[in-house]
Amino acid sequence: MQLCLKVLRILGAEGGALFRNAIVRKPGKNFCEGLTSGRLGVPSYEKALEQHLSYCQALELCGLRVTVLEADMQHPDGTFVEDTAVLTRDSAILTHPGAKSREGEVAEIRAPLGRFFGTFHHIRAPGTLDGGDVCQAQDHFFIGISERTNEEGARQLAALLARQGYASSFVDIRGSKILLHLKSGLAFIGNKRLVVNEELAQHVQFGDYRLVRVNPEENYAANCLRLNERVLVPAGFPHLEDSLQRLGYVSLSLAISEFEKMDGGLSCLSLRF
Ligand code: CIR
Repeated sequence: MQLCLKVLRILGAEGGALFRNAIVRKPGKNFCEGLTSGRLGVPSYEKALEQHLSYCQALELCGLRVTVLEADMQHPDGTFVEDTAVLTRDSAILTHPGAKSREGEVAEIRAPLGRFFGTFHHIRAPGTLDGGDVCQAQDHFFIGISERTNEEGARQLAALLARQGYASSFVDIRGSKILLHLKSGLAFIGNKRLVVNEELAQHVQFGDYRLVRVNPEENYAANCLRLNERVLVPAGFPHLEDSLQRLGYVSLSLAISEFEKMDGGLSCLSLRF
């Protein structure tokens, strides 16, 4: 298992949400036919499978029960399940992904979510929304307006969330050259803290939070994942790990290079609730 667990001290009580479950989907053999900016080369399927297995083991180590779905050969990006739904205490909100080739992934996640959620809502055309653009910070949701999520999709989500008692605010990342989704540069790690890349650190919406800034050489690491007592961090980003450990977090680094080649990160490989 390619895990490197660095235990410092137990986190304070004011952590993030408690996660009990995760849904993941194995990558298919045609995984490398998904959408990608292609900057980092073609991923190896075998290595992706290994890394995916380690990812599942890491979620279990964090105390989550993991439902593993079989690969969806109709949708090469289907392993990035996070983009298909936004989950709240009371419901599953099925998205309408901004990329045409990914629209069909949503129908495939409905039944697995139905085992856990009784109430469903939908983002509808002309609204588009990818789950990767949605960052929950306790009762507040940051919603990214991106190349994938449009204003109409963001408005629909905000309205559904408001009915459930959540506040939300929009973060426009359309000008960014490095962010595919909002969470490519932002993570909530509990204790009123956000991990942010330099670009996002300038946004006024984050003024009430304590920011852990990721330096530009480690941009990719901003997509880290607080899961109960640990923070998962992509392997190879020592400065962020060091900052987190200094703040008292327990970090767990995980190799996900093959998913990075397809523009994915740690968060997009699971739905957590
Ligand atoms: C895509 O371009 O849609 C996929 N290849 C990667 C999606 C990554 N999703 C995420 O960060 N939430």
